[in-house]
Parts: sequence; structure tokens; C-alpha cells
Amino acid sequence: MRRAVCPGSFDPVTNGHLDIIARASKLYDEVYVAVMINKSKRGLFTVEERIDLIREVTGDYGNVRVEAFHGLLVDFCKQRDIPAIVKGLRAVSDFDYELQMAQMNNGLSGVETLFVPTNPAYSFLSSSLVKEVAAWGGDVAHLVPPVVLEALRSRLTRP
Ligand code: COD
Repeated sequence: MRRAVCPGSFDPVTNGHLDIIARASKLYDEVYVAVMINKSKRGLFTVEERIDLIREVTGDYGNVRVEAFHGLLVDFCKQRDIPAIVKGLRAVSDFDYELQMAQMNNGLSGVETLFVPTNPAYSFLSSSLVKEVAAWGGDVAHLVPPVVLEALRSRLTRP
């Protein structure tokens, strides 16, 4: 069984994340989406809410499992016998940090990182930008799945 993991914060999941998850799901028998818990970073959505949103939008893929994890990504991989991490690369600005993480993870446990070039339609897209634009009332309907758009609207609408 060929397994891989797509890790991230997913606060919230965007069309850019989904594109990478969908492409990974065609390359591997089983793809884990790991929502990595960072207790020092307060998110807009709770980890449970992020998981529910990802499950809802990946439900049709058939071979995608969504889990939360508190700890090192390499330990997530070790516990589930996952030899590969799949990451999207948006631009040169992503490369330095992604390379550092890939080399650190490989040095720690031998896990490999595979980079998938982002769909050009999403190369500028991040969860932070989506939240910022949505918070000021900008239109992000083309950047996130409808269920995420709805969640953003209800979270950001103040009474
Ligand atoms: N197009 C393509 N890919 C995208 C896009 C886009 N528009 N947006 C995001 N992605 C991909 C990228 O591969 C990105 O890495 C991934 O989705 C997740 O993105 P985010 O923003 O949700 O998550 P990050 O960048 O905050 O995630 C960082 C991790 C949680 C993966 C990292 O910090 C980690 O592994 N933490 C666990 C603790 C650990 O092991 N630390 C040591 C690392 S060496």
C-alpha cells in the first residue's frame, strides 16, 4: 500500500490545498491529511472545525483520511508507516523554508518530501490571505469550496 501525507494548518482549507490533496490522491493508494496542532497559534477555526470542513470537501475522493496530530510530522508518519510527505510549492518564496523542513524531516527519520507545483490559478493563495480578504468583506468565493465560504461568512459576521 503506497501512503502519503499532506500536512498543514488548514485554517481553513482552500482550493490550493484541495488541488494538492486531489493530485496526491491520484498518485497514492492512501492519503492522510494531517491537521497539525500548533498550540501557540490561535486559529480562526478550531481543529475539529477544520477537520470537519476537510472531510466534507474530500469525501468523494475515497482514499483520503483526515486526522489531527500534536507533535512532529515525522512521528505522525512513523506511527502510520507513511514514507512520503506531499507539499505544494507556490513560488520561490516557499522554497527556502520547505527545503529546510524537507531536509530536517529526512534527516530525522528518512521520510521523503515530494513537491507538487501549484496550479497557477492558486499560486497566490493562502489561508491567511483568504481570512484577511473575507474579514474585510472581499469576495473569496472562487478561492475556497462553498462549505468553507459559508463557514467563513458565519464566523466573520459580527452581530
Ligand atoms: N497551492 C499549493 N499548495 C498549497 C497552497 C496553494 N495555494 N497553499 C498551501 N499549500 C500547501 C503547501 O504545501 C503547504 O505547506 C501546505 O499546503 C499547508 O499549508 P498551510 O498554510 O495550511 O500550513 P502551514 O504552512 O502552516 O503548515 C506547516 C506544517 C504544519 C506542515 C509544519 O509546520 C509542520 O510540519 N509542523 C509539525 C511540527 C513539525 O514536525 N515541525 C518540524 C518541521 S521540520
